[in-house]
Amino acid sequence: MGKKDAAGVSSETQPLLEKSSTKKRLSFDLTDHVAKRQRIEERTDHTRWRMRDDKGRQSWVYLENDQALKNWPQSFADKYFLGLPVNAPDLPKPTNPLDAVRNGLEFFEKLQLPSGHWGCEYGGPMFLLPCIVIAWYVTKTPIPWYYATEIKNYLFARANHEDGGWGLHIEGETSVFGTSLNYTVLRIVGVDADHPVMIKARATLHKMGGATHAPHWAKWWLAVMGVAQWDIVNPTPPELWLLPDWVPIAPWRWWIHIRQVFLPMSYLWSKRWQAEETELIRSLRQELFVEDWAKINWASHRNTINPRDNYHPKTWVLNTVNWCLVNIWNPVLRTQAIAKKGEEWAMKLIEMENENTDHADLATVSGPMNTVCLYVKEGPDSYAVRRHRERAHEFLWMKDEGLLANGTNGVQCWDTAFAIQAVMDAGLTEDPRWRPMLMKALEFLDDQQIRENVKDQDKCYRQQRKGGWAFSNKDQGYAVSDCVSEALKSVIILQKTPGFPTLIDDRRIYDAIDTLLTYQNPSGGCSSYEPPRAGTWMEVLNAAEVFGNIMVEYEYPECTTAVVTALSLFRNHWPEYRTKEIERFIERAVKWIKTAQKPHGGWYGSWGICFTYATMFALESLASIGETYKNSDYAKRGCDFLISKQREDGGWSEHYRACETGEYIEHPSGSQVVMTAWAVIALMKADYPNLEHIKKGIKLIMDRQQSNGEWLQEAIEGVFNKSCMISYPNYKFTFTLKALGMFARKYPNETVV
Ligand code: LAN
Repeated sequence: MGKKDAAGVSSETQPLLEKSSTKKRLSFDLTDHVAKRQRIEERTDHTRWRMRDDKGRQSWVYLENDQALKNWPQSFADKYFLGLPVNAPDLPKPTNPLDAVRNGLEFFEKLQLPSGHWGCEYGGPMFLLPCIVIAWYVTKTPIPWYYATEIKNYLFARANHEDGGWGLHIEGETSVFGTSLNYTVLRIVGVDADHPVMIKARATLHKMGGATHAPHWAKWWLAVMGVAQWDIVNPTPPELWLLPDWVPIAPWRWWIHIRQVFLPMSYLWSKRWQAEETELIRSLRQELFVEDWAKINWASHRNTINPRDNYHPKTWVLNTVNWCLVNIWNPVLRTQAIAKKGEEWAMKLIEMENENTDHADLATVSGPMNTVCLYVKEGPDSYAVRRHRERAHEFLWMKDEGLLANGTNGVQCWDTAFAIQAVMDAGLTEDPRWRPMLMKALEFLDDQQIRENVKDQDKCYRQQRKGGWAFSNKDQGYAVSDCVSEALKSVIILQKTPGFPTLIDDRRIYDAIDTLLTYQNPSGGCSSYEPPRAGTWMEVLNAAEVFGNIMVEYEYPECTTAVVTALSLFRNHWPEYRTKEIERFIERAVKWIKTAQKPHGGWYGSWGICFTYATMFALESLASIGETYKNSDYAKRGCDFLISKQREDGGWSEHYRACETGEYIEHPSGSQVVMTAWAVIALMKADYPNLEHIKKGIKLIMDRQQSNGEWLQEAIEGVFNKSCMISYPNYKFTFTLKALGMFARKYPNETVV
């Protein structure tokens, strides 16, 4: 498959340096691809995998060549990610929390990547790998055998033990979404239909009604493949993009993720484009459906959906709109000229997104969809398609179980900011032992600060971003309110610590503040990428079925708190800059936090599970204006809520179902270190007076620490759109360290062991 360079590194993972010179190298015989079976093995040699960190761009490389293997030894971090023995030495058993922090840092330091950030897996959702692999298949992109092999291994490892299917996310119950798409992926990477894993998965899929019962996004992908017919897909007309800006439902007002997904969806839906028919496609038509494929009444299944996939049933408003689009707009009113104009403007927006992100694109759904659009528009060998193919590698992650897709092209800036703060909370930033690590982290954040707004910002409906930081890296370049805040706090903390240089000057700090100040909503709260551009009533048009709260931005305690604490820290050092605005911002933001408190005293978390996560942020916000347990009813109720959930062993343990249901639910597997850390941080922020509760939590965190300083992975930590969980593996380091460090500083004379 992939051609190799002298170092034995496959061409698929080589950077495309020039637009034209690589054309030849990356082209391949299309007929060959369709005719040949994908090569697949039982497993790859895990000692041959390497993580390439190219200034914060991560990609996994498989070294087939023995010479290359010698030239590029496997690092500690590579081995750790791959689950290979790392032989980290046993450390002296800590007798107090600060020693536990030191041991933890000893281990965590070794995971820092050359550019200064901490990489990690960012998996969890089970619909992301299919987006990449199906896009590869329909664009005839060769899949290296070692990818195919490890994708198979990952999906085999993640199949539900009982029914053999796949869910919306790794801990979720089997759904048609997960099963129909991951089954398709396995077939694409070369697994036979009569393999026992496939037989079991297929039986489960059929029991759930087959692919006609899939949600909208799965139907869309299957239609693109030509495995389903377009009539089964609810309409996504690109002409919606032509609506004037003042129209209340115009797509520019939608949440960035849904509008970036709708964009390529609308383009291909309008073209009713389908991949070239292959033997595999013909076979999948027989495998994925219960009915005889030739006789399926596709249009009648537009709204068919298995109840397991129907987390957010379509409203009657949306069903009516869809009916009108299908029966009146499309057949009668939609002229070719309108369709063409819609497609052209959608493509223009896709091109702008490509330019703004160097073809990395916002995330793992829109990126692969855009790849297919560009393949259709520009052709298989165009620069845009080749660059997309190359950047897809940055969304993949290799681990002991196999190869998976990350939710974004990494968690670089986010985790780096928390790592720095953990050291700061322990009061160790001046300790020369950690200076090289912190210096590298600071240099990384310096390099990753976004220096300019995007070109034609208003035309492509983007938000101001200059001076901000993205969640992953500057290539992706989407500033997020809390990512900007956490990174800014870390930079300020380090730059104000004796011995650290000022890499980011005042002007650049002001740029970050100017951008942060744009994030406040009239309510006082802050959202993620942009202030909301429409009301939550837009949720009536939520067509995705599998997610909630997806149509517009909401205010989040997490984001709001991060901005509040960043602004507070900033004004301590720069009291003169935009003083009044900052003061007012903080006042209004904290007021909003109070309104978001639930009657039971906790706050609902949108990005971490769930009440434990958001309550930590909310109590931090309150503490930042001096409201704590003893003087604030809000803080007191927040603490009482957390205390009421503490378990016998001193830990906390919230189940992801809490995000779906809005009720606190315990995780059956018992206390979790990450949640315990969130809860004790919250209690410490709020000055909770009964230290025994906090000490019990701290003790649990210390007891779970391994003799080499690490903590082991437990249940999933993160969430998005209420229903989909996502892993934050570095939280088991950053938040545990933060909790222990805070305790050590706040209660220096207390003992826990
Ligand atoms: C993320 C990851 C980071 C997360 C935080 C910074 C933690 C949060 O505080 C704000 C929102 C943000 C930036 C966020 C938004 C939604 C993302 C991008 C994700 C959860 C990672 C994956 C997810 C994305 C939507 C996945 C693709 C799926 C779709 C429904 C389009």
